[in-house]
Amino acid sequence: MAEFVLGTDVVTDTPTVEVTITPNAPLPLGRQVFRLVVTDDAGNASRPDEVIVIIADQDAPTAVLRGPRIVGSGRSFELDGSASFDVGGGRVVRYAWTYVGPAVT
Ligand SMILES: [Ca+2]
Repeated sequence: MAEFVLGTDVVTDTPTVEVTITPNAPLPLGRQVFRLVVTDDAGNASRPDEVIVIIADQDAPTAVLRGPRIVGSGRSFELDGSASFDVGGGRVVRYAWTYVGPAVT
């Protein structure tokens, strides 16, 4: 486990490392580059190799719909989805509203 700081080396004597991410300090969304330089027991350092990891928002947002409890017949009214929210670094950008029909109960 290691918390990576941009531009700062993390040195291990193990061939793998966990990039530890905390929810309050996520990596930015998009293509993020990581670099490895290995050193042998004689002190010779390799040329760097790099990998690109795509950090993506893979968490669905939550819809929160509010409306008036009672509306007079023939009156217009407003539905409010502004309390909807997203996690995973994204934001809500589209609202699809549907009139489903009479409530069953
Ligand atoms: Ca999301």
